Amino acid sequence: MSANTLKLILVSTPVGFLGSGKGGGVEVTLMSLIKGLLDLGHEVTVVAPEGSVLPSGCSGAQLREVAGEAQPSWQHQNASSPMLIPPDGVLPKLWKHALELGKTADAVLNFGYDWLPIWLTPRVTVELFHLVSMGDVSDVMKTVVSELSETHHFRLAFHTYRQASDYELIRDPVVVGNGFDLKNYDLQLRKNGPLGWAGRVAPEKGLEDAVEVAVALGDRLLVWGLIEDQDYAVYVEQSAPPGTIDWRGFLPTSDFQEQLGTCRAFLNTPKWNEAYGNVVVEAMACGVPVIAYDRGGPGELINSGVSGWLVEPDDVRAMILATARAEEIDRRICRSWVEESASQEGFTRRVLEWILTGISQNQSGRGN
Ligand code: HBI
Repeated sequence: MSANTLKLILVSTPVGFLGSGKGGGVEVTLMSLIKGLLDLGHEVTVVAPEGSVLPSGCSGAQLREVAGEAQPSWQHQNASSPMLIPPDGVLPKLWKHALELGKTADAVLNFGYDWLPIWLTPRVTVELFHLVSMGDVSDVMKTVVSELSETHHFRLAFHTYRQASDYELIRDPVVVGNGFDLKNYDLQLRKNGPLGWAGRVAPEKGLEDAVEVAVALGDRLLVWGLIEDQDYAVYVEQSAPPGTIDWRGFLPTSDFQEQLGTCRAFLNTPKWNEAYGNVVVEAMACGVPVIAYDRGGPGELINSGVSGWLVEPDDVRAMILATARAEEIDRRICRSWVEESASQEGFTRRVLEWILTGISQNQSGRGN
């Protein structure tokens, strides 16, 4: 490690190549951090599944593509599912590369939500750090995170305190939030647009509740996102009068934010403990007040009555009443919160603080 530049290895999620969208929020987080680190002059190498591409703003990073079978997503398994390694699995191959590259780097940062890299951490000299990207969805993950907290607590970081509270940690969690390149989001101030909703179209995201709100208020609902569960999408479409839902698909950020910014309110209806809530922050970055269930990450990002409204989880009636009050929110306050708390620069600074603390802990021999 030279005076103030670090050589860092960033390891992506094994569920799909970067750019496939399969990594969901992890892709946004990883791209934002790569750019933030490069802007500060650090040396970045990304280890990711074959087929991965880095956006133009990240061309200063080295990319190491690794071939292998994608890792099954924890989202499609249940809490008691075993840790699976498919034949020719990309996960062990990613970590064979990462440990080799890590020998001549200052640290290795893991963005995947998997058992292997966390289990390896106390057993290798390379310094591995993990940004845990989901709430507690798996027993084997919950256990291995708790075990690492006991011996190397500072190697773990989380997006929100709500998310971290799913895990048994020996001391307060390191919480780094998330970060967005705000040059990509334009503040829009009009107040009489439609309602909006965005996310993977799947049951754990609760789209049907947002549709119920739109029907009750006689509003159109613009819906952006990958239709992950076709049957669920058909069920939701049929639950409302034709024309209520305006399906917009999964768009590039520039188109998504331009349409998103026209909404008078954005509805967030998670049925599970979202670790952070990227789409909530993207809406606020465009000046759109968010009406959200007070559940998981989004409940920590919104100051109810000031930058949006929080309602009792699954209480559709309360969401209808709050959505009718969206105009009371000053859209500029939504934007200024994002600038203060979720910018790419701020996120990068918090991640560097975490890594440098972890490295210094290791040098002083104190794992915790
Ligand atoms: N499942 N096994 C596994 N590994 C991941 O890295 C992973 C996942 N499911 C979802 C996911 N990552 C990301 O989409 C979320 O962490 C955001």
